[in-house]
Amino acid sequence: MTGPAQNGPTHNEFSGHAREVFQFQNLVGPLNVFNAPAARATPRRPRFFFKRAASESGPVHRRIGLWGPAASGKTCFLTALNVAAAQASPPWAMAGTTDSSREFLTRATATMVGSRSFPGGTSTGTYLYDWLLTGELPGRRLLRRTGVRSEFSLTIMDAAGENFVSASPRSEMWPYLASCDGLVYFFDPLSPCAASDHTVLWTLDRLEAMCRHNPGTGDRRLPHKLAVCIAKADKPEIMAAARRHGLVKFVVDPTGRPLPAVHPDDAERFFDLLCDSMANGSGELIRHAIRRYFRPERVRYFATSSIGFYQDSTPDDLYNVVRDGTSARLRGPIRPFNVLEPILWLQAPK
Ligand SMILES: Nc1nc2c(ncn2[C@@H]2O[C@H](COP(=O)(O)OP(=O)(O)O)[C@@H](O)[C@H]2O)c(=O)[nH]1
Ligand SMILES: [Mg+2]
Repeated sequence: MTGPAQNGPTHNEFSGHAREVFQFQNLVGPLNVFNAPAARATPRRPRFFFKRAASESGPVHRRIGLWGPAASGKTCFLTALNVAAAQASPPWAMAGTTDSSREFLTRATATMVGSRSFPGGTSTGTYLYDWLLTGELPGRRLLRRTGVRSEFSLTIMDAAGENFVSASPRSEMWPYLASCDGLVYFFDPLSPCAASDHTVLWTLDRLEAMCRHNPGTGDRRLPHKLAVCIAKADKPEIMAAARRHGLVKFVVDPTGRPLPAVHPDDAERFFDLLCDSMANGSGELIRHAIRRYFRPERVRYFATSSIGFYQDSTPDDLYNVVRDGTSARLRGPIRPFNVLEPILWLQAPK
């Protein structure tokens, strides 16, 4: 076996399957591309993406890539997704469709829920997980109260943040990202990595070159949907910034406790304000890159937390993290917010 960097996506070491190299063509489902204007560029997909029949029946399949600098919260997001699904109202069921994806779910939940710890850093490489999600989407009609039963399968890619800086042009990460229906971008405005992240344009330019399909149309934007997640929104500094800008509303949790939240309609404005507050122009660069490479109607913003607030103290003591020597641990159970929502939005056809 050779390493993931050469051979493409493998399973996360966190699942205990570091040595298991996925057969890449088995992981990519039928080519369901979101509805989009006819002129839009379609990713130029590598030949092996076509090995599975496009007519294959079963639930709709989506490919999603997590993208962001090191330590921006990608793996925690993935780890919290199962809990977020189970805590949704009504709950979603999430099941691994391969042994190693199932094992990742079990271990991930055991880490953040059972041991109240954060998952370890992701090794260099590209890791794919296959899951089936079943649940209810809100009814669309005005007076319709019941939800709409929904089921979709998902392949999600996680990769070490360093990959976006140093992946070889021949890395399998690029064709996978180019073939994705949606991307989740992790924006952690407090991280030194985000403040010096000048690789956003480089990543997007590479993707754009792979997706370029309709030369001469003048539109050089990517076909992907993009969920921009303001990561770690539970942090007191982030909530304080939202409060300063008058963007905090209170929502009542299932136990009747009011908890602060940024309303989804305000998340883009909050992102803008956070970009403005970043030193050295990094925020401006990230904002420019998003506008340059994605169609505005295919971008949505979320203030996200994989761990949520600590709920067993006073309203001014909500931080769910404690320092344990040099490492950080969770203080109480996780209550992720805006973790399932970006995925549900990305899987929707428009
Ligand atoms: N407060 C808070 N910290 C988080 C959250 N998600 C991740 N972190 C912290 O950020 C670190 C890096 O997260 P990780 O998911 O491994 O980042 P990745 O490199 O992008 O995969 C974790 O070890 C946690 O300390 C979150 O939602 N809230
Ligand atoms: Mg990681």
